Amino acid sequence: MTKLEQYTLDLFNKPIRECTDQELYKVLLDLVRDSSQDLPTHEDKRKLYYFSAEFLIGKLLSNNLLNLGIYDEVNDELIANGKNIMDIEQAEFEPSLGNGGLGRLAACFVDSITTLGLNGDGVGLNYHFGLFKQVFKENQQHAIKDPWITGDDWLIKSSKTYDVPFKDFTLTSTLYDIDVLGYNQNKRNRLRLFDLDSVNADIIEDGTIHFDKTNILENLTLFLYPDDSDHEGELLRIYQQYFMVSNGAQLIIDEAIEKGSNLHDLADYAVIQINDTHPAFVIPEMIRLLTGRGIDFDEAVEIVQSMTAFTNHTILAEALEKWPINALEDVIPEIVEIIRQLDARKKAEFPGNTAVEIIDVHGNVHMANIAIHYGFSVNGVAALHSDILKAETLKDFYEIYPEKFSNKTNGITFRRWIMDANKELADYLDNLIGTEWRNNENLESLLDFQNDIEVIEKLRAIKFNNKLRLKKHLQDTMGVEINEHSIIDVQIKRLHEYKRQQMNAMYVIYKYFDIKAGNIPATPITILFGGKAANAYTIARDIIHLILTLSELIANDPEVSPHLQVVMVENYNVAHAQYLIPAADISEQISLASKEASGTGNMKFMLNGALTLGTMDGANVEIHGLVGDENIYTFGQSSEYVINLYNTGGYNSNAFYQRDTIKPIIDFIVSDEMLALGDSTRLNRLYNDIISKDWFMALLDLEDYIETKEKMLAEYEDHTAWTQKTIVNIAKAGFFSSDRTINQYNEEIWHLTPHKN
Ligand code: F55
Repeated sequence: MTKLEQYTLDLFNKPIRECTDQELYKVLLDLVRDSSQDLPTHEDKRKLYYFSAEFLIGKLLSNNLLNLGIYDEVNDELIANGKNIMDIEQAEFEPSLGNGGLGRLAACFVDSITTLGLNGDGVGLNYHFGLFKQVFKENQQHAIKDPWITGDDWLIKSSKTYDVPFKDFTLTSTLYDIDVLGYNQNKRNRLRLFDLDSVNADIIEDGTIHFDKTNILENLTLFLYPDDSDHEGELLRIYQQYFMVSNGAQLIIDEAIEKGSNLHDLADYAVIQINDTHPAFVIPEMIRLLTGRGIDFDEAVEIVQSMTAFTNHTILAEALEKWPINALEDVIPEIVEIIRQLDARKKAEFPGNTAVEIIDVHGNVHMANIAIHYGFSVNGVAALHSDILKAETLKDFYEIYPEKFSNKTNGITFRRWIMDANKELADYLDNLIGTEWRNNENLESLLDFQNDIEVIEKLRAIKFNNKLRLKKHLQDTMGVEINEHSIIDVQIKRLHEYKRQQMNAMYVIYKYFDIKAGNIPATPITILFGGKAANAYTIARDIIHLILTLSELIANDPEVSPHLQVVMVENYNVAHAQYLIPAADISEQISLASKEASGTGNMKFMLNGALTLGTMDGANVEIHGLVGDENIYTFGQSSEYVINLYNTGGYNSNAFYQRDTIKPIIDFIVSDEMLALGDSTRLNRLYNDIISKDWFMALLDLEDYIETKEKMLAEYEDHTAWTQKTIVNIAKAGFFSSDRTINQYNEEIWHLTPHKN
């Protein structure tokens, strides 16, 4: 009897073929969990702790089967019994433990850390509802809860608990682990997700989200980053952050002592990577814990300094966290005391240099500044981003500590983003160039086939099959029908003005006019959007409304709808991405230059044979460098130009609006046709914002964007030339493997010894 048969019998007392998909999901969950637990964890002295408020891991069943090396075997057995793993996986809920790129990066990183045989755990929080679930009603986004913890998930309750002291009470944590498996790797790591037993997930009866943000005991880990636009929300977030880092720091000390540390040598046992500022309280907390264990303050500072490294993910001022010191006093006064001392030292060292102050004149605590002064490493996430940090955003720090700064260009795990998401392409690559590409070698040898007609045809066939797969997926999940023969143009990412989904919507209006004027596209175009807007981010929600209203308007127009379709995917998440990316022809990476730190979707699309339509921003710059001008479509003003425009205040959106090429497009947002379908308040607000402010300069690049997209669509018609470009993109994507990124982190920052099987 096979293992799968045995598990099925044990659990449901019947053969595989008589089980429902739901039942088989449970069987496979048990089987994979047991197989994972059979793998040992690392025992080396030195260990990485990747602290992150987010780990957007996606569904784990297929991924873990792949990493265990039993995917094909299990899949064959299921097929032989009339079952399909894709259907079974529908029963799995996706943990929504992240907002976007930052959280997904952390998930790719723990995969690579494990695959490379490094001893490293992720440390975070177990949010019961994670990020909200997005539903569309009347062309608007609504946020409802997303209860992903069902009992049939990957969480394993551990026996570890810690006390976390807040001002008015002490909370005792519960630790849940999720095993992290590596590809062909026989040691596992873990995600260590802290939680509170007292959290009450039942207080929300209806779907909508409103809860008492002051009831910490019941609410601490309910949601990921609850709206912090009001004071109560802000406090809750401080509670969350401190809870996360205090638990994590206690875990580190625990594990180090177990391995023989006397704490004076703690930095030999542990290195902490702080993922953005959210875990930066770990620095004062570790100092508190060490001084509490008899180490004097100066030495504690030194120890912590030599074991903490910080990654910055943004130059947007509003995302560089700062907390009012009064709010901190209400929650963690002991930590405030330490922060004051840390601040005083630096004020004495750099008198008058207000740009590097931890506590500013308004009494705000700058979290990044703690991490930069009191860590040994600062890195940006793409070459351009790291350069801008040094030259602009963190200039004053760079002058003080040039040796701390480095770049670590982001990456993506090939396990999820091609082996799992695009099995047909992965298998074909195996046939063509051998399997070494799976270990980041040799993908470039695909270039040898650039002129091979058979290869070109096969790659086109794979893309078509992925379009069919997407079509079925959208039918099943949204009841929407797309045209598998159309060119698929995709923009999927969080909604933000700087990412400029509004500019893509303006293109839609342009194309709508053009088709109305009788210019029928050679190939029908499907423009897909996906992404959530923070519920308090009004303009971002207005942009969603614009897209959904346009989508409806076009769908209702028989003149236009055969040639142009606009779909916004509801509740965009990792699972949707795994269908969308392999089907895409055009990858929209159209942020205002200088604003997107890196982007990682751009890398996923490239690897799956889509061509980038992008600005010279973030990692697009590096994609451009790798594939060359002929294999990417870039447009728009440069980051230098944009930075200068901001510095001089020289941008005037209204001057652009007045152009004959632009005005009709923008005016259409508030046309009678649109107002008949849409909400007047939202559309007018957006219209007024664009013509009078347009802070992220969509109108600056609009003409160039339209022209470049038109050129792209025209060139798509030469299918051979197009596919040859996609070959270059796939072949050059090896650089963006997160295994490469993690190797760099390890060699330059963490210094762990890789374990070989
Ligand atoms: C979440 C919470 C706060 Cl308070 C601030 C930011 C975020 C967040 O989700 N940031 C984020 O996703 N940043 C992105 O990180 C990616 C990984 O480095 C980058 O590729 C991307 O450019 C950046 O915007």
